[in-house]
Parts: sequence; structure tokens; C-alpha cells
Amino acid sequence: MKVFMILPLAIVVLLCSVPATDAAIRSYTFVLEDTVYTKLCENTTILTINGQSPGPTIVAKKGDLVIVDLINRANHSITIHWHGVKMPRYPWWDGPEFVTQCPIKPGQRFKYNIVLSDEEGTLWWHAHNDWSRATVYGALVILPKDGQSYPFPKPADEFPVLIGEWWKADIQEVMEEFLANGGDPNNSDAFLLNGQPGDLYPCSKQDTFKVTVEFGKTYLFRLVNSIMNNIMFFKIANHNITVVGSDASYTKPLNSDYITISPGQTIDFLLHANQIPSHYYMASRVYASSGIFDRGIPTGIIEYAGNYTPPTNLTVPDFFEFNDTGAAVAFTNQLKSLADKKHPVDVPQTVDKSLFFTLSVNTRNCSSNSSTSCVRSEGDRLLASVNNITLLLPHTSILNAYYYKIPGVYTKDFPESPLYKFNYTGEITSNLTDPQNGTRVLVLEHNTNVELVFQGTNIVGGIDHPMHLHGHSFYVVGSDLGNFNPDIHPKNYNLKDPPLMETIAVPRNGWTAIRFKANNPGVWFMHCHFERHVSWGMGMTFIIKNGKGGKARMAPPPRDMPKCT
Ligand SMILES: *[C@@H]1O[C@H](CO)[C@@H](O)[C@H](O)[C@H]1NC(C)=O
Ligand SMILES: *[C@@H]1O[C@H](CO)[C@@H](O)[C@H](O)[C@H]1NC(C)=O
Ligand SMILES: *[C@@H]1O[C@H](CO)[C@@H](O)[C@H](O)[C@H]1NC(C)=O
Ligand SMILES: *[C@@H]1O[C@H](CO)[C@@H](O)[C@H](O)[C@H]1NC(C)=O
Ligand SMILES: *[C@@H]1O[C@H](CO)[C@@H](O)[C@H](O)[C@H]1NC(C)=O
Ligand SMILES: *[C@@H]1O[C@H](CO)[C@@H](O)[C@H](O)[C@H]1NC(C)=O
Ligand SMILES: *[C@@H]1O[C@H](CO)[C@@H](O)[C@H](O)[C@H]1NC(C)=O
Ligand SMILES: *[C@@H]1O[C@H](CO)[C@@H](O)[C@H](O)[C@H]1NC(C)=O
Ligand SMILES: *[C@@H]1O[C@H](CO)[C@@H](O)[C@H](O)[C@H]1NC(C)=O
Ligand SMILES: *[C@@H]1O[C@H](CO)[C@@H](O)[C@H](O)[C@H]1NC(C)=O
Ligand SMILES: *[C@@H]1O[C@H](CO)[C@@H](O)[C@H](O)[C@H]1NC(C)=O
Ligand SMILES: CC(=O)N[C@H]1CO[C@H](CO)[C@@H](O)[C@@H]1O
Ligand SMILES: [Cu+2]
Repeated sequence: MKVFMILPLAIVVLLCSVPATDAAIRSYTFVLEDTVYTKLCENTTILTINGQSPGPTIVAKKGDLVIVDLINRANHSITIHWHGVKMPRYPWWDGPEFVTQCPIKPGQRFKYNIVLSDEEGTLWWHAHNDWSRATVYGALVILPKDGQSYPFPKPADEFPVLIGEWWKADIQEVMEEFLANGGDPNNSDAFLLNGQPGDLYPCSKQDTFKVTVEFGKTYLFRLVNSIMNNIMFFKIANHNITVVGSDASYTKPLNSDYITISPGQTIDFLLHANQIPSHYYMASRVYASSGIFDRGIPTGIIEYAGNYTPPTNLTVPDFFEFNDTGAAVAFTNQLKSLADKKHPVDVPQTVDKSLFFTLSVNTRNCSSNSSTSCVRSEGDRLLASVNNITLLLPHTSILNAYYYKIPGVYTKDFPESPLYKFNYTGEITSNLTDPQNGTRVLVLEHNTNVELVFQGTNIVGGIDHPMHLHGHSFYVVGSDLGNFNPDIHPKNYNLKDPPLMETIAVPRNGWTAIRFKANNPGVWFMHCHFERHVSWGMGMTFIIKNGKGGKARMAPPPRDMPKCT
């Protein structure tokens, strides 16, 4: 027993939870720093990992264990989430501040163990405290195991492309300001592709992101939407693309001339370099079903190799209207699991627990809070909720409170369906807009087959909500505009080849149904991946109880867990 106790934790983890014999341990050091960057003709100090934003790309193989030694040398606390990694039995390393851990303070250090299991494809990592993820993020590439290959011809090369955002202001001030004044946050000053705004923004042309391709070859692009508050369209001028994966799960090949991608989501696609050798823009633009969030088009350049005179002016691809919900939803609805012999689907065919969650942006009269001076002309402040509950995060972590049985941190009464039923997508009466608040969790038995229907509401006009679940992937079995009808819609569910995702955009004033098996014991956050919505309270927490046997029990905490005091 003593010998076992002094084994390094990583080896214990490997023994317990990484089944593959050929799995490797890979190590990275991440130093959080305050770094000055010159962009858009101005100097701005931002938080970076190893001086870079986007930070380092982590490359691993399926089933590996990746150890990230995080050293905080910045003047700001941090936590990091390994977005889409299920971390079987180890919520301790999942990252969301005050849900599964307390922040790593300046001068402190924490070793994250990224426990990979069945994920294969593209994921990413990002800060998961306050608004730090604006600049603290990077790609996580998970290759097939040795001797295995992609379910498509081997590409000539592959490139991560992260869509990001740039504020000239201090991002924490942007956050504090909108939370204090009750309005919308300030918009960023630019969108980015791999950290660069591209030719169409001032002082940016010389740094535009470029890739070189050879005519006749095929390339794999790993697209990640890392931005804070917008779903994006993405296009490559003159080219169609073939989508082959999303959220580290392969999809049936899908030919398209555009992509819709939610914050949090990843899309792997193939580009066939089959056009006249030249230079072509890859470009992205906001999709926004509510409000005007348009602020430019970030570009990168695909440069064909060879002898030709490149054009002086490249054509910017035509985009849909920024508010074209039909186009945005049509792309997402075409995604299907590969569902072949080597990549079978495992959709729960029966349901043990049916959940129905409304997603709302809310308002609250400012005069009820004398310490608030609100900027909105309506005299109210914006909030957001799931089933009419605005999440209040505690000052310790929910996981800590669960594991050490600390009373008074959370209650176990998160509603399984709305307490008050109304026409969710119809006219909204003013007595519905002010939510309740609380730190309520929903407790599930181990191995429960869950069906969860997200219903967008028309409170404050309605908007899309890219919902993200930690600790699990889920199958997206149905989605449509309007109110969900339990007598009609389940008959049309796709239980054959639905896409397996970790983030799904619930359309504006529409619904989306997902299914998953709650087989990962621990504490798992679920929230909207629009940063302003989660800051306003659009999130909730699942506690999944231990099952029978060691492999169905949550692991104890690592010894270097940051203290909550
Ligand atoms: C940015 O900072 C550098 C080094 O401090 C300085 O040389 C440069 O002039 C600054 N640029 C701008 C645009 O302020
Ligand atoms: C660190 O941050 C605090 C609070 O934001 C600030 O008061 C202090 O001046 C900062 N220190 C340095 C060295 O930047
Ligand atoms: C937000 O925008 C307003 C209006 O442009 C500006 O006055 C304010 O300083 C900005 N806030 C931050 C934190 O940059
Ligand atoms: C009142 O507003 C302040 C500032 O936004 C906030 O910190 C505080 O939690 C609010 N109090 C209540 C009771 O809502
Ligand atoms: C892209 O696909 C569409 C049909 O889906 C087709 O009409 C178009 O010609 C294709 N474009 C290229 C460049 O292959
Ligand atoms: C390139 O674009 C600029 C600005 O739109 C325009 O003035 C110029 O004539 C264009 N050149 C060519 C070769 O099209
Ligand atoms: C999109 O916005 C335009 C103008 O901004 C408006 O005319 C149009 O009705 C909107 N379309 C949808 C589908 O809301
Ligand atoms: C806010 O509350 C005050 C006091 O109860 C009331 O006079 C005012 O009409 C309310 N405002 C709104 C927008 O509901
Ligand atoms: C809900 O509201 C929508 C939009 O106003 C309306 O079309 C629909 O008939 C309403 N549904 C019910 C059941 O009242
Ligand atoms: C809100 O007001 C409407 C009438 O304006 C009423 O029918 C409804 O029951 C009220 N709902 C609640 C939750 O008080
Ligand atoms: C949310 O809860 C508040 C407080 O109980 C209530 O006034 C409001 O009508 C509820 N709204 C909805 C949409 O259920
Ligand atoms: C922090 C906060 O807003 N707490 C409120 C939560 O809701 C209850 C009931 O409406 C209020 O009493 C609290 O002040
Ligand atoms: Cu949202």
C-alpha cells in the first residue's frame, strides 16, 4: 500500500483509467504571462500562455494522457478547461472556476492531467474563469492511435485554424463594466484567424495567416470557434469543402460551400486544391439572430505553389445576411455520425430521465438593487437563466462541496422541467421576465439514459444558445424552430446516425433534443458558450453519482489542487 501511495499520480491515473497499452504520456509546460501585443495599430497587454495567443497546440494520440504543468507568472488568476475531453472519473482537472476548482492564483502552479479516452479529431483548451478565455486558448489535436488511420484519404498536410477575437481594451474591464451597468458588453475591435485579423483590418496585412497548398492535393483543416459571443460563418473563396468531423467525432462526408460554427464547436474539413493556382481568401463572418454584432471579416490566404502572378486584390467570399437563421441552421442539421463498422453509434434507444430546460435571456428591474445604476433605457438589467434559474457561483467549488460534504454551498433542487409552462416562443408577458437565482444542481444516478430537450424562449426577443456539456458527448437527435411538442417531435428523432457533439447551437426560438448516458461520475457543468450569457447566469451543474465498482467511482482529488481560501 505504501509503495502505491508514493507512485507519481500520473502513473496511478494511467493504470486506473487509460486502458490502451500503447497509450503515451505527453508533457507540456504552460506559463501564464502578461504579454504586450501590437495589433490594429495599438499596443495591448493580454494574458498569454508561453507568450502566445493562440497558445501552443497540444498534439496527442487517442487514449493518451497529457500532463500540462501550469505555472502562473501573470498578475491574474486562471483555470483551464480541456474542452470536449471527458476526463473519465476526474472532474478535478476539468477546469470551470467554482464548479470543479478554485482559481490558480498568481505565483501558484497546478498540474492538469488531460485524460483522453475515446476522443479523436480536434478539440481545444481555454481559460474557464471570468473572461480570460478571450486570449488564453489553443488547439488540442488528437490523432488516431499508431497503426490506425483517418476514415478518409491521408491529407497532404493539416492546419488548425482558430477563429478568435481582439479587444484593444483590458478584457477584464470589459467584463466588469457590463456586469456592473446591466447592459450588453462592449464588442471586440476585430475577429482573428490564428491570432491575425487579416488584410481587411488596419495595420494587419503584413501578418495575415497564410497556408501553401499544391494543386491536386487534399488538406485537412481543423477549425475551432474560440470567440466569446458569436456563432460564425466560414468560407473559402472559389472552393467547396468536405466536412469530415466535429467535436472530435467523425461525420459522414458533407460537401458544402460554407460552414456554420458555434463558440466551443470544432469542424474538421478537407480542402481539395483543385482550382486555378492563385491566392484565395479563407474568411469568416458573424451570424447573429438578434442584435447587430457585425465588426469586420477576418481573412487568411490559401496560396497555391507554382509560378504565376498572384492577384493584387483577392475576392472576399460572399456571405449570407448576418441574421440568416435558415442558412445557419441548415448547415448544422446536415451533420451526421459516420456510423460505420469501425465507428459505431451508441445512441440511448430508451430514456430513463426526460429533462426539459428552457433557455432565456432575462431582465430585472434595477430599482430593486440600490447599488446598481443601469445603462439600459428600460431601467432594467440583463440576466440569463436555465429553467428560470440564474446561476450564482459559490466561492468554493461545487465539486469540493460535494466531495467533502460541505453544507450550504448548493441545493439539489434544479427543476427537471419548467415550474411554469407558457408559450415559450410566443408573446411574453412582463411578469415572466425576472428569473429566480440559486446554486442548484441536478443529481443523476450513474448510467442514467438522459434525454434533454433545450427550448429557447422569446423572453427579451430570443437568440441562439450554443449549449456545452462537460464530461460527456451527446447525440443530437432532433431540432427545429418553434415550441417542442412531446407528442409529435420524438417520432422524427434521428436514432440511427445523429452527430455526436459537446456543443450544439439551439436555434433562436427553437428547440434541440440530445441524448447521452450519464456514465461519468462527478460534477459537470453545462452552460451556454456565449460568454455574456454564462456571465448572466445561463448555466447549471449535474452531479453524477458513483456507480458500483472502482471504475464507476469518482477519483480522489490530486494533491496540488488549488486551495479555495
Ligand atoms: C508598442 O510598444 C513598443 C515597445 O514598448 C514601442 O516601441 C512601440 O512604439 C509601441 N507601439 C505603439 C503603436 O504604441
Ligand atoms: C496587479 O493587479 C492588481 C489588481 O488588478 C493591480 O492593482 C496591480 O497594480 C497589478 N500589479 C502589477 C505588477 O501589474
Ligand atoms: C466600452 O465602450 C464605451 C463606448 O465606446 C467606452 O466609453 C468604454 O470605455 C468602453 N469600455 C471599456 C472597458 O473599454
Ligand atoms: C446588485 O448589483 C451589484 C452590482 O451589479 C451586484 O454585485 C449585486 O450582486 C446585486 N445585488 C443583488 C441583490 O442583486
Ligand atoms: C460547389 O458545390 C456546388 C453544389 O453543391 C456546385 O454547384 C459548385 O459548382 C461547386 N463549386 C466548386 C468550386 O466546386
Ligand atoms: C484593388 O482594390 C483597390 C481598392 O478597392 C482598387 O482601388 C484597385 O483598383 C484594385 N485593383 C485591382 C487590380 O483590381
Ligand atoms: C435581417 O436584418 C435585416 C436588416 O438588418 C432585416 O431587414 C431582415 O428582416 C432581417 N432578417 C431576419 C430573418 O430577421
Ligand atoms: C421598477 O420598480 C419600480 C419600483 O417598484 C417601479 O416604479 C418601476 O416602474 C419599475 N420599472 C420597470 C421597468 O418595471
Ligand atoms: C405561441 O406563439 C406563437 C407565436 O405568437 C403562435 O404562433 C402560436 O400559435 C402560439 N402557440 C400556442 C399554443 O398558443
Ligand atoms: C402573468 O400575467 C398573465 C396575464 O397578464 C397571467 O395570465 C399569468 O398567469 C401571469 N403569470 C404568472 C407567472 O404570474
Ligand atoms: C421566474 O420566477 C419568477 C420568480 O418566482 C417569476 O416571477 C417568473 O414569472 C418566473 N418566470 C418564468 C418564465 O417562469
Ligand atoms: C445575489 C442575489 O441576487 N441574491 C438574490 C437571489 O434571489 C433571492 C430571492 O429573490 C434574493 O433574496 C437574493 O437577494
Ligand atoms: Cu446563450
